[in-house]
Formats: sequence, structure tokens, C-alpha cells
Amino acid sequence: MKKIITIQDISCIGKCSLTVALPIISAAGIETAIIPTTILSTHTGFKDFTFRDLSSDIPLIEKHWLKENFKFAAIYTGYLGNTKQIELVEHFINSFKNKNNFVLIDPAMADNGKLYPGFNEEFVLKMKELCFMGDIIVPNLTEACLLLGIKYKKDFSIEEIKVMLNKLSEKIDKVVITDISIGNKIGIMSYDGKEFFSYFRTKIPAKYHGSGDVFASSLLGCLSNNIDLNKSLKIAIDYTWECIKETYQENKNAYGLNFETKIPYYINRVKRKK
Ligand code: PXL
Repeated sequence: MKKIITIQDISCIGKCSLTVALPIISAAGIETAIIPTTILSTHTGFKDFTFRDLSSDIPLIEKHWLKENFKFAAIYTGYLGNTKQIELVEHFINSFKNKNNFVLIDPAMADNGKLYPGFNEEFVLKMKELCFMGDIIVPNLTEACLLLGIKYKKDFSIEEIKVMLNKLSEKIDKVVITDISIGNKIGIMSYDGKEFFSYFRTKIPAKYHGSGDVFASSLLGCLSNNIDLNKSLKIAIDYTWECIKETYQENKNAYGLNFETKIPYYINRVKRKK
């Protein structure tokens, strides 16, 4: 059985990061090892959340796993709480990256043109350094702007996004920018050094925390099943879109996606590999 490792926080309530990655990647039939980097009472969309930094455990876990000679088919990182954690994750990747696995970095640090609480310019630079260790990165449009040092706006043209993808792919094999709005459509555009790919669905007029995590986790589940990148992107977008639709119909103001009831849909798509 394939095993991947995902390194991100546990938001005890909030439906993001590990509480999303574990069930979704497991549903794809992939053993999901975890390193929780921080325990928060909720995601940072709530006020007064608690924040327990588990950084000091990361090198100890790494050392133990090296001794056990564990191998991972993929390394997937998401939200990291501070620059120290990014450094520790870089060290972990250097220890466990090999020629048979791949590294997926979701530089989860911002949305809607704004950094998440607690992050600053120094954090962005460090996250950029981590992205350069990735084989594939999946920033949303805000994060892509931060990585490139350009001003965020909602309505970049397709041509402008292609320039951004080109620039990011100078240092990274595969780049996927999410949360791109074109008219009444929303979706992703990607570049693998050879071809651009895009996939859009009709926009649902709501945004939910953790949508990027549902997307990245379902993408990783597909890629780990040897589904090619473009098909994986389609499945991940369709699944995320189904979750957003379900959530919107149920509670427009939900704090996270209803990703659970659509898991059978996702499994079905993974099984069909399309
Ligand atoms: O979904 C990204 C994410 C992950 N973890 C925490 C967050 C967020 C987004 O806000 O706050 C703690």
C-alpha cells in the first residue's frame, strides 16, 4: 500500500488542513501519515483561537522515522504556523525526498488579497523558498501574487495568468494556480513546462475556508493513484465544486466545506481514473 506524509496543522474545529487531508487521501486508498505542526482550537477565520506550537517535535519525529527507514510516495505540506516550522519542514524534505517520490507544496498563507493572521513579508519569503523545493505547487491567486511580488486583483486576464505561471515554473516543475475567476466561471490554470491547462466550473457565489485544502488533498489522492496531472486536476476541481455546492445549499455561512457527503463521489472518480 502506498504511503504519503502530510505536514500541516490540526484545526480542531474548522474543517481544513489535517482534518480534511486525512479522510480524503485515505478515501483515495492511500495510507496517510501525518505530522501535526500546530494545534489550533479553530482555523484562523475565528476570533481568539488557541495556538499550540509543536515545532520541537518535528525533528524528533524525523530522526525516529529515518532510523525506521520509512519511505513516502509523496510529501505534501500545507498551512505552517511560522518561519521556524517552514525551516524544519525543509529539513524533513531534504531527508525524505528521493527520486521515486514527489513533493506537493500548498503555500497556504493568504486568500482574498490578504495574508492570514500572524503572517508577514518574512513568512512569504520563507514560503517562497519552500515552494522552490516542490515538484508541484498549488497557490491560490492571492498566494501566487505574493510569491511573485505583484499586486493582487480579482480579475487577471488569462494572458496575465499565463505570464505568472511561466514565471513560477522557472524554478518549479508543475505550477497550478487556483481560485481564478473569469466571468461567471471559477477554476484553475496550470503549466508543466510544456503545456498550459485550464479547467473551470460555474461560480457559486460563496467562499469557504479549507476549500484549497479539499482541492489539494483530493489532487494528491489522484496523483498518488498514478492518474495524470490534467485528469487529477479535473477530478479535484469537480469534487471541490460538488462540496461547495452541497455546502451552499445547506448553510451559506458555513465555516468549512461539507466534503464528507461527497466522498463516495470522489472515490468513484478515483476508481474510474477520470
Ligand atoms: O485552509 C487553510 C488553513 C489551514 N490552517 C489554518 C487556517 C487556514 C485558513 O484560514 O486558518 C489554521
